[in-house]
Order: sequence, then structure tokens, then C-alpha cells
Amino acid sequence: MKIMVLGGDGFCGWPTALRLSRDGHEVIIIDNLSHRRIDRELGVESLTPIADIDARLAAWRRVSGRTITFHNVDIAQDYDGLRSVLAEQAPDAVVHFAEQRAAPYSMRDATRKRYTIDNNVNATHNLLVALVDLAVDVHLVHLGTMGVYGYDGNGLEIPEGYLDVTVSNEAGQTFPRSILYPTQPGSVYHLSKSLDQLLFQFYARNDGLRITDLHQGIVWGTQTAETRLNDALVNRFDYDGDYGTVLNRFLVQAVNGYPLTVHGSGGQTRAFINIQDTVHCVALALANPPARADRVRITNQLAETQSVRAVAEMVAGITGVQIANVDNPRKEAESNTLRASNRTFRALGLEPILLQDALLNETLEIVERYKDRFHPEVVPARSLWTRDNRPGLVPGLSEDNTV
Ligand code: NAD
Ligand code: USQ
Repeated sequence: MKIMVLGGDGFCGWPTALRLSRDGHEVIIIDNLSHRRIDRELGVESLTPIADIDARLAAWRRVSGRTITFHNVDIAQDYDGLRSVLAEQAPDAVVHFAEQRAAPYSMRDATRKRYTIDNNVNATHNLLVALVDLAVDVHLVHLGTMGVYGYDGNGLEIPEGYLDVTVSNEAGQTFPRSILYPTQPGSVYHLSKSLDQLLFQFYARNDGLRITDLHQGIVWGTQTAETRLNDALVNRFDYDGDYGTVLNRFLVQAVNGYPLTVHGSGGQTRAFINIQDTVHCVALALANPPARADRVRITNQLAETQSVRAVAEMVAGITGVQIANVDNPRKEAESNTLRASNRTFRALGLEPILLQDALLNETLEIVERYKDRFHPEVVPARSLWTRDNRPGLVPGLSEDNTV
């Protein structure tokens, strides 16, 4: 297939592009390199030294003999640019990763709230409009998030996107309905993904677009079979207070003797998936498109659920690092249960990598290798959900929170 990867310079998009190229697909990346720009804005850097996009693509050509092409287009702001690349390339499928994806960044201030909604909703809408405008039959695979459901199943297993309900009218007659699972986003970022869902529902119904929305959990790990092939192919690894996700942050903190910053009691339970399974699931989704005129196919993309406390204890158990219970900068439940179905991918053959598998050690090795690039001052989570929240500072660390 000819596959366009939007956001193909990012943490999930880059290894996905390589894997699809290695599988024999023709891959075209579109990215406006905004995550690299935001790194500069925040004064942070990936723990792993990521090569610039041209060097990355040249390394891939050398190592694999295959060519991935790149177009620098802001798909949220440059509709004509996006439309003309789509028209020229006529892809069979588009994988859409190109959104601002950090919940803390989206909650920083008015500017970042507005940027996140503008960027994410316009990116998705521009893409849908362009597909309709060009009248092309393309399978669109989008990366959504488990966070659109909220995290409290109340003991219920969160289904894959839809809830089968019965509604009744005044006369007591009952009618079955299948509705989008009620959305309960916990940040402006998660809200943007909830809005995406409605855009997909409309364009699938109105124009018969073939859409798969993957509600993914928190991704951990960094390398895949392809990114490991050469240093210039290394994947990015965020650990700062905005873009670093919990398990990867804990692994970096542990190797550098920085107490694990558990927000509050750590009873927050979340879904997790390793980056290698992210790549695998996207490949499975591409190989199994919905039919034209089907409703949006919503698939949960997770391996397991774990509480933040359990994750911290696992990392502390391996490394001996201390656990610190810090103020929670977020407005979120201190404790929740979470069960979510991953039946679709299991039925397609996914045997997910779990946290207790040896890969935690493999990630620790990469963190150890780039230890000299660790900057403790970027660790504390300082983006506050409300005026009543406090940053996640470890008590007893120096003013600038260095170890
Ligand atoms: P990332 O920030 O590393 O990658 C996103 C890429 O999209 C970046 O390279 C960025 O430059 C690009 N981009 C953003 N806006 C763009 C625009 N307007 N035009 C062109 N390019 C643009 O993030 P990631 O971790 O790779 O996440 C990718 C997708 O997966 C996101 O949509 C995210 O919501 C979803 N997701 C990520 C995780 C996770 O834990 N990382 C979990 C669940 C879902
Ligand atoms: N947390 C800590 N300590 C830390 C960092 C985080 O206790 O140092 C806690 C947070 O308070 C939260 C949980 O860990 O309760 C998860 O935080 P996170 O930053 O790992 O994940 P989140 O903000 O939910 O966002 C990430 C990705 C996002 C994706 C989402 C999937 O950045 O793109 O959509 O995971 S999900 O969480 O399933 O919605």
C-alpha cells in the first residue's frame, strides 16, 4: 500500500513509518516538526539524541535500501498544502498522529489551551474535508486516546467505542441504540480527541469515509526493531514535566537517582502499551479496514491497566530508587479502577508486551546509555489544571529541584 503518516517525525509516528516501510509499503511522512519547536519553547530535549528529519531519512535509506519521502506541512493551518500532497500522492491509507498530545502542555495557560484545540481539531477536520473534496477512497487510521472515556468504569469493562443502550419514550416503548461511549475528558488535550470523535462520526455517516479510531493507552519504551538498526534512527524519549509520560519518566528518574514523582496517592489507574505494540497494532488496523459506509471502527489499543503506585513500586523494586508522593498538579480522581476491552486486537493475534516482561530492563539500558543528557530541572510537572493545584515538587530537593 501507499501509506501517508501524518506526524511521522513523532514518538509513535517515526517507528510506525519505519515499520510500514520495512513491511514493503510506500511511506510518505507529513509533519510540521512542531514537537521539535515546542521542545525549544519549553527548553527541553529528548533524552535520546534525535537526528534531524533529513538525516533520519538518509539513514533509513542506507540501512534498509528503502525510501521514505517527507513533506513539511502544517496540516491544521495549511489546508491547500495538505490537499495538494494528498492529491499528488493518492495514498491508499493515511495514519493520523499529527496532534499536540501532551495533557499538561494543553493545560499550561490560555495560549496553550487555544493552540491545542485549534491545532488538533483543525488538523483532523482539514484532513476529513480534503478526503471528501478529493473524492478518494482512503482508509483513515487515527490515534485517539483511552482518556476520551474518562478512567472510571465503576467496575464495568469499557467497551470499544460504543455502548449498547435501551431508551424509552413517554408511552413506555423501548428502542435499542448503539451510542458513542459518553466522553469524559480530563484535560483540554483529551477534550480535543473527544471532539475528533464527533468529526469522524459525521464524515463516516455523511460521506461514507472509512475510518478507524484507535483509543490508545499510555505508551512506554522507546526502541523498536527498526529504530535500533542505527543510532541516527533512534526514537525520541520525552521525560520532562509536560511531554514525559509516567512510566518513561519513572525509568529516567530511577536511573538518575531522582525520587519517583507519584502524584498524590498514586491510586490513578491507567492503560499502558509498549511502543513496539503501538507499531504492531497500527499495522494490524491498516490490514483490516472497515467497509465503506460502516460506522467508525473504534478499537482500544492497550496491553494492560496498572495504577501509578503499582508502576512506581515495580520500577523501585528493580532499581532501588525512592518513591516520593508529591502534590498533584492535575485535577483527577485520586483513585480509580479501570478495565477496558482489547478484544479486537487480541482476536487479530496481538500478544501484548506487559510491564513485567524484560523490556523494562531494555528501556532502563537506553536510559543508562544517555544518562549524561538528563537534566533534573525539567522533571517537575508544573502545568496546573486549576488555581488550586500545586506543582509536583519533591520535598527536600533543592530550589531548582535538582538531585
Ligand atoms: P509526538 O508529539 O511525538 O508526535 C506528534 C507529531 O505530530 C509530532 O512530530 C508533531 O511535530 C506533529 N504535528 C503536530 N501537529 C501537527 C500539525 N498541525 N501538522 C503537522 N504535523 C503536526 O506525539 P506521539 O506521542 O507520537 O503521539 C502521536 C499520536 O498518538 C497523538 O495523536 C497522540 O494523541 C496519540 N497517543 C499518544 C500516546 C503516548 O503515550 N505517546 C498515547 C495515546 C495516544
Ligand atoms: N503521573 C504521576 N507522576 C508523574 C507523571 C504522571 O503520578 O510524574 C500520573 C498523572 O497524574 C496521571 C498518570 O500518571 O494520573 C498518567 O499521566 P501521563 O502523563 O503518563 O499520561 P496522560 O497525561 O494521560 O497522557 C498520555 C499521553 C497522551 C495519551 C494518554 C493516554 O501523553 O497523548 O493520550 O497518555 S491515556 O492516559 O490512556 O488517556
